[in-house]
Order: sequence, then structure tokens, then C-alpha cells
Amino acid sequence: MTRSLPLLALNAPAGAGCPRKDTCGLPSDGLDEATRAKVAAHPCYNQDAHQYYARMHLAVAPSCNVQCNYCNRKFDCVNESRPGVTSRVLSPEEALAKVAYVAAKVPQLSVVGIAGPGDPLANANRTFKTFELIKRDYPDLRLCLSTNGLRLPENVARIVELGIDHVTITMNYVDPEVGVGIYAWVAYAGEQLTGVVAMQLLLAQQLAGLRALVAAGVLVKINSVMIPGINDAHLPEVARLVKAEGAFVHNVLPLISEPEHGTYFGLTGQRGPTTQELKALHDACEVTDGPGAMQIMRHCRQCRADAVGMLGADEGESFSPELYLNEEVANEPGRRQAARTEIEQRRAETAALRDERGIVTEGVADKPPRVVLVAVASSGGGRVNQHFGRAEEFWIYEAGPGWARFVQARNVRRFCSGLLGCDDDPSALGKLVSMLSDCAAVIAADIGPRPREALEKVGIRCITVGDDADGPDSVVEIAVEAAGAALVAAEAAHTALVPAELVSVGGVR
Ligand code: CLF
Ligand code: SF4
Repeated sequence: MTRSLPLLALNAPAGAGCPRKDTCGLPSDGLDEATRAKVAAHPCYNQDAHQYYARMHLAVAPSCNVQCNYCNRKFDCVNESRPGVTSRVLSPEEALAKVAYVAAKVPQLSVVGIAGPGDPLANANRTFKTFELIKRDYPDLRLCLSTNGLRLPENVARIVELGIDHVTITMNYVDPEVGVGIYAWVAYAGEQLTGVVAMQLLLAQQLAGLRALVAAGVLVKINSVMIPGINDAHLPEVARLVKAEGAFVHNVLPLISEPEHGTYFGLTGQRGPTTQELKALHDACEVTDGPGAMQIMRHCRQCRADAVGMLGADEGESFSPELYLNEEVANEPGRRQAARTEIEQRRAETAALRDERGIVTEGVADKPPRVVLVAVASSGGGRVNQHFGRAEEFWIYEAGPGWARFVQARNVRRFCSGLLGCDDDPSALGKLVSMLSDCAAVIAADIGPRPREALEKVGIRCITVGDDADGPDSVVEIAVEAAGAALVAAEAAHTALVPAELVSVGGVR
């Protein structure tokens, strides 16, 4: 099926306009001006921004003061994409040289983060020295820090003074008994603590740090690793507490536990969650106690400690020390600003189009009673711009009449290895179709005949938009239209054939 224009947000009154103009594309209701400005270009704190803006991580923090059962820090591993892995630990001066180089080559760079490979605050001097240098030379880049929270309270003043306005705390439990199954030990004030006592200390430090940061106006993201059978049922309780304490967004990540990574969980056979289990937990953590719902980050790509580029398209390998330590580059803030202006123009046009069609994004309160999952092949820029066979990840949208939200990024192995045309790998195609089997539709720039046949055979609609990179519609409008068409088809099938409780066509839920 090829998409037809113009698009309609099915069942949305024409010209109704977005009922929440102030929040379109942003992850939270009722943001004040200052907060909106802080998150507008942050690819992790703002789902919409991750389609346009890049971040980079500086691996300046080698050591850690706790031992998580899911962590094994590795150096020189270019093939592993997960937190804690880096090819090289940098000095603050080398880190500045890398920022200079990346900023010159990636004008959409908006955030510089320090997230490892150990804990940034267990290496506080190196971490803050690095931030100082960046703040001095690149004041237009936002600073971001990710920590286990153990040494957070004593460092809040320095964080605020340096203008680090985004801090992530990894909190995997609020019941110390649960924490005992996740951490081997905690090192504090010259002692190595274990068991409930260690977990009580870590939790107390995390909560004190969270409260102090929120009081200072820093936007705090909470990361929690979902470990089936250990803390999965407990994480909604974590969401409830951190929401009450003023956290901005909660990022629930799936455990990565391949045995070859050598972690405790990997070696003891602890499994990670399925994509369906993860989505169900995301929904469960969207707690509504108090005003609004807890905002859930659903687009995390579990970056390496030296990741560079758009989320989901790590270009870290292209920025080798030979390049950034040797090549002279100019610092051109005007060029970065021009790139941002262009991006914001595109986003404004998209938001206006959505508004005109009455499409709402995010906002669980506006979720229609019937929605479907649709998979989109995109490499960013807000556009459907990837061919099915060349996609390395699919963006999964939950969508229905006049409403859509991003719920997951699913990694895939490219099944098409041909440079021209399709040279398909059938086993990879089978896995890909099975991975998308809960989706009602797949939307891509193009879909070859073999995958189209395989997808349609299992009831997944194929929608292609061609290679028109300048089309007005963004992935959201196209997802809404695809969802509407799938729902209409499902309803038609239902009317003709079966009672309501049996309708389950292509992932309608
Ligand atoms: Fe880096 Fe983390 Fe800042 Fe983002 S990552 S320090 S908040 S700039 Fe983002 Fe990567 Fe997920 Fe982290 S996708 S792992 S949440
Ligand atoms: Fe690894 Fe981070 Fe845990 Fe330290 S806090 S053990 S670096 S995951």
C-alpha cells in the first residue's frame, strides 16, 4: 500500500487544533518556559528532540564506588554497544579536544554528557575539570551527568555552580531488600559495605541528592534497570517515589546480560526482559499519583561511555584520537546556531501541521480507547527516510485516531546486504518479521517484494512513502494515518466476522 495525501487524523474534528499547544512534542505537561528551553534540544529528556539533535559522551571517569551485578566495564571494545564500554579513557584536556572536533563535524550536537565508564562522581575532579573546560569554550552546549548517586549530596553545589542542568541518578530499588539482589558492594568512607546496610546507605544518598538537585532547579532523570524476577514488579514503586520527589523523567532500561560480557548476571543466567515485558513495565511506571503522569523515557539506546552522534546511530568510531588530537578545527558557534535554527524551523512546521490536523502526541490522558502499534523506518530528522531492508532499528509508535506516541526503538540486524537492490538474508527476514509481529503496519521509504510478501502474510500492512526527503509530514502524522487505516480494516473484519472480544487483527489492542 502506498500512502495517499492529504492526510487526515481519523475521527479528529477538522481544524480542532492541538488542545495542548504548549506541550506538543515535549515530554511533560505544563512545562514552564525555562524548563521547556532546557529540554527542547536534549535528545534524552525530550523524545521529539532525539530525532534531530546529537549528544556525545566523554569517557573521563574510569573507576567506580559500587559494584552492580549487571556491570563489567570494558576498554578497547569497539563492538559492544552498552553502558560502561569505551575504547579509551580520556584526560580532561583530551576530552576538550574531542568536543572541539565533534562540534566542528556534527553541528547538531547539543549535549555533552559524562556517564562513565565508571561513576563520574567517583572521579569527581576529572569530571568537573572536564565540564569546566567545556563550559569555558563551548557555553552553547548543555552539560549532562549520569551517576549512581553515592557521592551526589556533597557534589550538588558544584553541579549547580557549573550549570550542569541535567543529572541522571540510577535508582534500581526503593526497598533495600530488593537492592541486595542487584549490588555486590558499596565503597564509602574507606569501607566496603554489603547487604541491607549498603543498600540503605546508597538509597539515602540517592534520595538526598535527588531532593537537593530538584530544589536547585536541576532536571533529574532516574534510570532504573529492569531485571525480571528481581526488581520488575518493584519499579512502579520506584516511579511513584521519584515522581513525588520531583524527578523530571523516569527511564526504565532493559537488563543486558549476555554471558560474554562477563557480568555476574550474565554468568549466572539472569535473563533480560522481552520487548513486550519492557513496554508493559513502561506503561505500569507511568504512575498518575499526584498531578499529571510520571513521564517515561522510552527511547533510550543504552549508550556506550564514549558514544557520539544521534541516539541509535553511534558514530563514536569515526572520531578517533588520531583525528581529534591532531587536527586543528575552528570553534564556530554561529554554524551550530544556524543548524539549530534550521532544525527548529522544521520542528515548528511539523508542530503546525499536527496542530492543524488535531493530532496529539504523548499525553496518556488523551490516549484513544483503541490503538495499534506501527513500526517506522527512520534515521531521524522527523522523517520516514529508511528503506525497510536497510533499517538498523525500527521506531515503534502506539497510535490511534488523532493520537500517537513513540513507545520503543527495536534494534534489528539488517537483512539486506546488497548495495543496489535487495540481496536478502532469509533467516534475518524471518526474525525481523517475527520481531514486528505485534505491529499492525510497517512504514518505510520503500519495501522490497519479498519482505512485503512476508509482512503481509502475517497481517502487517506495508506503507511506503518513497524517497521524498522534503515531504511535509513527519513520522507522527504518517503513523497516525497508518493506525487509522489499520483500525478501519480491523473494524470492517470484525463487523463481518466475529464478536468484539475476538478481534485481534495485526496488533489491535
Ligand atoms: Fe548521555 Fe545520559 Fe545525558 Fe543522555 S545518554 S548522560 S542523559 S546525554 Fe540517553 Fe544514552 Fe539512554 Fe543515557 S540514550 S543511555 S538516557
Ligand atoms: Fe558499573 Fe555504573 Fe554500576 Fe559502577 S554504578 S558498577 S560503573 S553500572
